[in-house]
Amino acid sequence: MDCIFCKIIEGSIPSTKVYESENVIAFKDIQPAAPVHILIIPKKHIPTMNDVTEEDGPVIAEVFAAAREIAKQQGIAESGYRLINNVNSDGGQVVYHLHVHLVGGEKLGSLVG
Ligand code: IU
Repeated sequence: MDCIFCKIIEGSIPSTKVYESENVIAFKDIQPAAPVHILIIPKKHIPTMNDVTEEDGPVIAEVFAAAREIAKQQGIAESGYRLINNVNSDGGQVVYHLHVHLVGGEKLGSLVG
């Protein structure tokens, strides 16, 4: 499979991992957009949010549970953070393996809200 995140999961491409469970891993983004910028991904290769099925429900829940835990671990749970999922080209998706960006560690500019 020619997927860079699958290679990170299998360990053939190095990453700075901050979390790993049976179904989910999280690692530091190589081009951080904020002081804390971590990517949380299911180990299952799901290309985009559009490809998530009913049966993926539990692993998506695990991705969000991992985000909560990592935000605490990074010391930004109380100050606040943002979770972002880019979908396809207008959404700015570059890597086609589902991932949630956890960004924080500073006051973030607002796109919505
Ligand atoms: P996007 O949502 O698909 O646009 O985000 C992809 C992210 O993956 C982006 O922030 C990259 O900096 C990041 N990334 C990475 O951390 N390690 C890599 O080897 C590659 C991309 I390629």
